[in-house]
Amino acid sequence: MWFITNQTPKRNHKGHQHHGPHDHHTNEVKTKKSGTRKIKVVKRVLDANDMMADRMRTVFNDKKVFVLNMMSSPGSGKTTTLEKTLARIMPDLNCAVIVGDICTTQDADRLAKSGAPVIQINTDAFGGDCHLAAHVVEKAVANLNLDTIDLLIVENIGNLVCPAEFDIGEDKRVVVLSVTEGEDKPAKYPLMFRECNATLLNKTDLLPYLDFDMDLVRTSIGKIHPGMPIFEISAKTEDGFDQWIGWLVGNVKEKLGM
Ligand SMILES: Nc1nc2c(ncn2[C@@H]2O[C@H](COP(=O)(O)OP(=O)(O)O)[C@@H](O)[C@H]2O)c(=O)[nH]1
Ligand SMILES: [Mg+2]
Repeated sequence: MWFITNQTPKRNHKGHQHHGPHDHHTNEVKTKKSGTRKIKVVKRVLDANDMMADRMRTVFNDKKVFVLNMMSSPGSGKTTTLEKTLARIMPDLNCAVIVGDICTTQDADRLAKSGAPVIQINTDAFGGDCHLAAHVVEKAVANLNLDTIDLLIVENIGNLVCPAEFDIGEDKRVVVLSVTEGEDKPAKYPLMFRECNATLLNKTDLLPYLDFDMDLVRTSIGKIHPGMPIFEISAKTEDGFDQWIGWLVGNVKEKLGM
């Protein structure tokens, strides 16, 4: 397992390197005094990120690596889903994982048990960046031998907002929403659901204990992103895994011509 932290000294008081703390949250907000300027700065940050992500995408395409970006709020079950997913697909596909957290290597330790190479990124030295940006992922990728990898999975930092704004050169994006979070979350955080290619509705084993309205959440997601596949899964019991893994492996094999 590799472990990466950003060595660049903090610049802003929250440590975001390229821009003011959480400026990328405010790209729709105009303040009387400095709104226009702020928007320009945010745009430049995102343009620079997109350029780097495109460069990485070219490398991933040349090396025939499929990249999956997995996002969600903290605790919805990304790591558990990946543990179970890797156990099922590793015999057929050569996998590697990059996992982002603000602190600790706990997820990397869990995922390394799969036998896949795992790189943990900690953003604490940035002041705790709430997403993985392309330049950080590029650093992690430099520690992997892409010639030996079919599928690179990136477990993004737990956050339903910021990671959706940052392209990291991935082929597909999935969002995990656990049923314990409530059916209102897609409507409250629409960008994430608009930007993703599939939704995993996790922890369905807990449905008997909740008032979660499955029809309502499906309708809500359908309005934000019509036609996006929605997989009802339980990472605990592996219910629904055949469909989810079928979608993932199908996409990987299509890109790799397998
Ligand atoms: N009951 C139940 N618990 C789950 C499921 N998936 C994850 N968990 C639990 O939810 C907690 C957070 O899971 P984790 O995979 O670490 O979430 P992450 O923060 O998104 O990576 C852990 O205690 C898991 O055991 C599930 O499908 N059912
Ligand atoms: Mg995790």
